[in-house]
Amino acid sequence: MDEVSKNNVIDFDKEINLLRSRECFNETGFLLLRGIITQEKIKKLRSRLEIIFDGSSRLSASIFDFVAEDNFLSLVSNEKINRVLKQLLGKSLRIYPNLTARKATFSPWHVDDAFSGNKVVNNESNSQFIQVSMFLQDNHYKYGGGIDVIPKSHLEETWQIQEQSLSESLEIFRRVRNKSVNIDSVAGDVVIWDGRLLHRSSPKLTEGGVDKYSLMWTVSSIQSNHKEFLTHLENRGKLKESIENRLYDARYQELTHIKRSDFSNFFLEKIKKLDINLTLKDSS
Ligand SMILES: O=C(O)CCC(=O)C(=O)O
Repeated sequence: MDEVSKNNVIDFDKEINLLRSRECFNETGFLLLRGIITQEKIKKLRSRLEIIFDGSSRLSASIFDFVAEDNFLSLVSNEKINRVLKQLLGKSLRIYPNLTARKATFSPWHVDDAFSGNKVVNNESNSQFIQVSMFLQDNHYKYGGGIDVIPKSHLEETWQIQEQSLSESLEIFRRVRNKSVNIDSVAGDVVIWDGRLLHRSSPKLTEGGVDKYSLMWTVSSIQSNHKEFLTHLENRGKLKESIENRLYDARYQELTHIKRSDFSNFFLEKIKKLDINLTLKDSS
């Protein structure tokens, strides 16, 4: 497994070159953002998540938990993260109601399905939708805690493979394993990737280690096919309702009920200043 190249890393504690990062993102499909929040903030976020997930077998927090917390929302409106996103997507951005906090999620190789097979994105173009994930523990070689990616896979192939069976996932793994990169994120780092990029959770190879937590959301350019993306999210909610769901995940049902007024004024004002459009159902 390869290591992350230094061009894929933006370290806010050092000098940064966002033009070079953009080139690297367009070519490889991902970046690692370091130095986003303090150790103290990481501790606070983990403690909050421990309370939210306490005694529950859910993999994702309720979206209503997420929007009730300025601690979480302040990451979505974080200036460093959005400075990078604007460099990649343009000066006005969209965010969506699929804001989520996750515990112990370990997904096999996949592309988030809205972004495969020309459903929502034009596969010829540069990135239009970016997945953003903050990991709240170091990515450990035995316990996981971050993600692995296949650099350049966002441009090379259309991976029509969401919710695949284990054997399909293993077949993909056989095809790509020589190209896999383990992103060596540490607690508080953010990984951003083109929605079309093939990725998986860095696997947990053995029991132990700290609980894995992450906060995840989607950002797009203002011109993106946002209506189609919202329809996709809504359809996922319906699908999840209709199947016996081994990975029950309430966020897809809940996100169609979320309203602008569920978000704090602090957050709404901050994103307005940053020219970030909160794109909910019925947004224009
Ligand atoms: O956070 C992770 O481990 C990866 C999650 C993921 O790939 C996804 O939700 O699409």
